[in-house]
Amino acid sequence: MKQAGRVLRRPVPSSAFPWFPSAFGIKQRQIDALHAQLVATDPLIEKIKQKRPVRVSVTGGAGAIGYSLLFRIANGELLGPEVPIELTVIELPMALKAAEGVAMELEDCAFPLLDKLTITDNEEQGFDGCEIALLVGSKPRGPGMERADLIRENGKIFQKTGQTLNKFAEKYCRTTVVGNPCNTNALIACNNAPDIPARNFTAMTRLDHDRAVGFLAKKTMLPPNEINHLAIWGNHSATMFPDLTNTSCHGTPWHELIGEFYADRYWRNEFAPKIQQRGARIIQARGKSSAASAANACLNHTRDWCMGTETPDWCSMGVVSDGEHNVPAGLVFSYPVYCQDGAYKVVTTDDQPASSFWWWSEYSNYCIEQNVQELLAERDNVSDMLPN
Ligand code: NAX
Repeated sequence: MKQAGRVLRRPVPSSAFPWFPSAFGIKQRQIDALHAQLVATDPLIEKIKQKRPVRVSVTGGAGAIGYSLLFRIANGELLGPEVPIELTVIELPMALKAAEGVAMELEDCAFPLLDKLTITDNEEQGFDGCEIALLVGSKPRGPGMERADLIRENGKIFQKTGQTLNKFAEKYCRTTVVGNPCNTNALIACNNAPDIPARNFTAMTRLDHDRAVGFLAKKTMLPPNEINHLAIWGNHSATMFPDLTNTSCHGTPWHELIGEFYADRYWRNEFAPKIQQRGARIIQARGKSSAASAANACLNHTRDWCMGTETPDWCSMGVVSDGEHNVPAGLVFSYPVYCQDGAYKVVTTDDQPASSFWWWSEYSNYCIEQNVQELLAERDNVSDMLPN
């Protein structure tokens, strides 16, 4: 059925909306408006809007992050309280028993949105028809292990996962990589899945973003949702660059609240190092790495990607660079991005609202370049795992 230049794929009978008055064509206009909301060009977004079950696969579900993540997904915190979830947990054979225990607990919660729950150690089965893949499972860094060795060890996992996603997942599947080193792991998975668009692979730097927002909120004594336009650039590592250039607190440039003379020193000598070292400090204090906050960041990242960022803010995501801001194309690099209807757009100087400002200082250029160099070195280290 064609109407006003657009194709209505699923005609909705007027009787489906009996609550609209039918006088003067109002009812038909309301139905059309509702219909336009329900029909999206992206199959995943269309499913979400129509509140049909979405298949979510999570690797490493028996791990620490998985234990926080799975319950919140099943509770509707990923796609909203009306979208049913078909959840698949993929684990290593040796952790399958623990995953089954988690599954029992999930059943005991009787989540109304949890349509189906599968536990498997078979990636092919686990990613079959997958629409959202959350790749958490990976090896932790062992004693005496160099970061370069870890990259190669985990690279093999993400190489296989990329190939399996390519064969078995939906072509519109959105993949969020959490397992570290997440930027390079996302690059490897993406490169091994040539039939899935590169835009559908992202790496999670949202934990760094949320940490930075939390820090500034505490410093300015404002609620976190009053902190806007903060950005994380680069790699999810100690080099990552927390950028306050455009940040506003309750609509006021952040440096006006902190104090003009002190602001720059605070940013470079206190704020940035604290965010960069936060993960290590949590390990020191807890004896384990961040888990609940990482699961929360994974939900925030994937939810914003699928459902849109809250205006007027943006969020930070590791995405495949198209050469934006002079970052070499093809690197998975964290940028500030706007999300809408399941797609993201890297923020550029053209996107700035008229009232905002944007400048690149020597400091920010240096920090971004450091990240580029680090990611290029990581890419060289795994070049044999990048066939495409
Ligand atoms: P855990 O060691 O608690 O859990 C990892 C789980 O993954 C284990 O149950 C293991 O059996 C499973 N696993 C390993 N290889 C697998 C594979 N090939 N397929 C399926 N499952 C597999 O680690 P956890 O604390 O949950 O952290 C998971 C990953 O997140 C780590 O790589 C960690 O470094 C990373 N993180 C990433 C963050 C980020 O901001 N991007 C922050 C938190 C965290 O450090």
